[in-house]
Amino acid sequence: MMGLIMAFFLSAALLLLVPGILTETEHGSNPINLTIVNSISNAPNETYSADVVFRGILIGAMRRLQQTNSDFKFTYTEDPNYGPFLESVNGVAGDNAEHTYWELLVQTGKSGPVIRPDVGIGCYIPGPNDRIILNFTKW
Ligand code: B12
Repeated sequence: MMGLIMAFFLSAALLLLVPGILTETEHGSNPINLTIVNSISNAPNETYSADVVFRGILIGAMRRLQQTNSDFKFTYTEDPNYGPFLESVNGVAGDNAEHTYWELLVQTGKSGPVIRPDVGIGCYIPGPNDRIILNFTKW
């Protein structure tokens, strides 16, 4: 009888655990790197690590990083059609008159090619091990 009760509790515990294990990647977070490059002043690059939730958008990881790391700051403006436009990073702001802006580039995976996403920080969904490159440059 005792054995039966034990078996019941053990299987109940397993039933509770298994879905948690199976969906780990769906609920867990992916590590990404964020590298700040200034192609105009040639200031040294800065790299931060951040976490993005499963299928989460880049700006979410940037907001979390900003809350936890006082060295990283960014501002954005809200475009009525395309959403958040990255305006400044660590006090360096794009300027229409000077034709400067923060370009979003991504090195995909561990050592994949560098791509220029066709969406901004509010739409881009980083993949695991992406290196996000925020590049201050001219248009
Ligand atoms: C010119 C242009 C730019 C210029 C704008 C400079 C300026 N002040 O004129 C610059 C080079 C800065 C730029 C940057 C980017 N752009 Co752009 N850009 C365009 C383009 C070719 C024309 C926009 C325009 O002048 N419209 C006419 C004016 C009168 O309308 P407007 O509403 O005032 O236009 C403003 C917005 O379009 C805004 N804007 C431009 N690009 C982007 C991108 C995002 C994400 C946001 C929120 C706003 C925004 O800047 C314009 C001037 O203020 C469009 C494509 C097209 N043919 O429409 C792409 C377009 C809008 N850009 C796009 C993208 C993806 C980007 C980048 C994210 C690219 C990157 N990987 O870095 C970056 C933005 C990064 C950031 N800092 O957040 C996409 C947006 C798609 C989407 N759903 O997100 C488009 C549609 C091109 C595409 N790939 O299909 N862009």
